[in-house]
Amino acid sequence: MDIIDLRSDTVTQPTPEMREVMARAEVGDDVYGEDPTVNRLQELAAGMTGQEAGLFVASGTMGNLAAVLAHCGRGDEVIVGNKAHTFLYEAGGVSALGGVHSSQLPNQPDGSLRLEDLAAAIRPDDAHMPITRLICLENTHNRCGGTCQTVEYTLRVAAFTHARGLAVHLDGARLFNAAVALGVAAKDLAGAVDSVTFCLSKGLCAPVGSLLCGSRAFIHKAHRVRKLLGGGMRQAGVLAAAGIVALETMVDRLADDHLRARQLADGLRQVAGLDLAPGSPATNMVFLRLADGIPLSARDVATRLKESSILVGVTGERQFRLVTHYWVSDEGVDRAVEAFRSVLN
Ligand code: TLP
Repeated sequence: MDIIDLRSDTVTQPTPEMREVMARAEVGDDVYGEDPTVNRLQELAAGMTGQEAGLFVASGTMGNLAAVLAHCGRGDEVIVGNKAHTFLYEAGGVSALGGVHSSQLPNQPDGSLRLEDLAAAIRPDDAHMPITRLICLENTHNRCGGTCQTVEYTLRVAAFTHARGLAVHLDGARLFNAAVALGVAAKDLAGAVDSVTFCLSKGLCAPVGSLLCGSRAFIHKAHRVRKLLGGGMRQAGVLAAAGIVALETMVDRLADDHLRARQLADGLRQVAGLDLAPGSPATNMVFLRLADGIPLSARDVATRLKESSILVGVTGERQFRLVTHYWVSDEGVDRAVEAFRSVLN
């Protein structure tokens, strides 16, 4: 039986068109800036995010890390949400490799940070304290339910931050999911921040890579940081070619994933023993938990679902995350709902 892999959209495989363009890609040495396909991808990404320049990096984690290291020096402080991917799931890279201190503010249930909290967290000019340099936002917000941060919110935080002489980095790993769900252009969500990372290798289906975009001066700096991190790639046009297909053909169809996430949520809501997170799904992620009284752990349920070739993400003792993507069809959604029903009833 075909496996329905709902653990993440990172599991997406490249499409046949991607494999074809990868085989034919024109390449050069990208460390010298001579790979025409990488250069084309970087320009495309910059244009789509409303930034001046782009840098192809190996992963979202590398893009975020390079951004923080380009914005901050050792001992400087970055403000992050306490549910931010940069804080929870990036191996503490900003501290381990950059000596950057992080301050965590509570993410509100919709993934936002409150301006009052930001105002209170920004350090005064005091020799006892680290210097606050940067605020990180995330859109869509993964741990807060795949929620979208609006254009108005982003502009408000950017204006607030810039007025205090600080920079804003946006972890937009799923920026295009947010743009499609909100019905706005990605550049409206990312044009006002100082840097943005987005991923090609999630819902957009490319096999590898993310883009870090910002001003020309910022990307010049980030280019050096990427080298420092060992991320200078050579004939990376083979990968970038898939990324171009991702940006040119895979963005609008993210709406299908959002629709399937809603169908999945509607189906699972009818299964006794499951409670859906309020408001779920906002985009392509469905968050749910086992109802009180179910004598199984999420891990037990996931193991039994696997016997029916359904893979789900376990995000807590009794919680799951299910992510829809290009390789999950309507039939896959129905099979997942039925599998939950048969495990729990
Ligand atoms: N997220 C992965 C896991 O690491 C949790 C997933 O399955 O969702 N920012 C955000 C908001 C992300 O969700 C992720 C990946 C990243 C950055 C990192 O991207 P990669 O995996 O390319 O380093």
